Amino acid sequence: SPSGPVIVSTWDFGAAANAAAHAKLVAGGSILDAVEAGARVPEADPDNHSVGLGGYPDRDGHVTLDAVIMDDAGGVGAVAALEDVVHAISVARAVMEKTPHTMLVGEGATRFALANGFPKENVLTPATEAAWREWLGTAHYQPVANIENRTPGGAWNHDTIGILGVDAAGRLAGACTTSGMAFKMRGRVGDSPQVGCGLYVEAGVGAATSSGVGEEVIRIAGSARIVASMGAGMAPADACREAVLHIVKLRGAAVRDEQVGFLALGHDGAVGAFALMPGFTYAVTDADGRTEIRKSLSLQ
Ligand code: SD4
Repeated sequence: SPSGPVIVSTWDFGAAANAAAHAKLVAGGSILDAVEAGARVPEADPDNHSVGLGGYPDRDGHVTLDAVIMDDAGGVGAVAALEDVVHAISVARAVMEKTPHTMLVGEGATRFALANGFPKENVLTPATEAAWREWLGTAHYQPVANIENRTPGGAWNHDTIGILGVDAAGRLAGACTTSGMAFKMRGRVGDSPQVGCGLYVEAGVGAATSSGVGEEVIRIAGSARIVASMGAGMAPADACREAVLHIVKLRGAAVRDEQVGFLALGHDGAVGAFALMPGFTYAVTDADGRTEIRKSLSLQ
């Protein structure tokens, strides 16, 4: 076990999420409570265009959210293609705790959320609606990941949050929440809500999460692969690198312009990451609540 809790999350905006997660632990919450509290921060932020409120819609103009939460004792809950509810991660937790299932999708997920008291909200904002209308002007209706992962302005659209935590007793939990790839096909589900792809947690070993072009992560069950590598003795960064190399081996030139970033946390508090392209960052918060933004190593 680490000497105190360690919280890590994808991208530099993860700093605010980690702070909320750390505060939850200090207030006596569990590591599961902590990662949920962290994931709710970007979900509520209208300026983060890949998560929750203010996430970019699909190509038909609907914001559809994907999320998963997982503890290290077999607890799993997920939602995919959830609409009209902001806090997908908390709906995922309700799936875990209040149903016999592990994942609800689409209309069933929304109905379940509303029946459990989650407020119905318009998740599309004026800014994301305008971006979608602009995108429609030149829309290429081809499901090619490496043109979808740039926003109309040309910036990378990778703000999914994956957040992993280990407490002082070595208990692990993780959460991952996203609005998915901007202007995706209606009904498309990415890696984020799928156990073993966007998130995996295993007691006594560690946890892993991903961000980037979900299709590439799904092909290799990326997070499960990384945790299995860690279980076999690899350090977190080496396990993330091995997964990236495996994507490249499978996909070659097809992933030349794509980003995939993996982040992993050992049960002992060791942290590592690796990405296909430069630019992947992550936030690491130590037992004292100090947060550092680190740059991931990458293949290119
Ligand atoms: C997805 N992996 O839906 C997500 C997208 C992402 O930052 O990471 N965006 O494929």
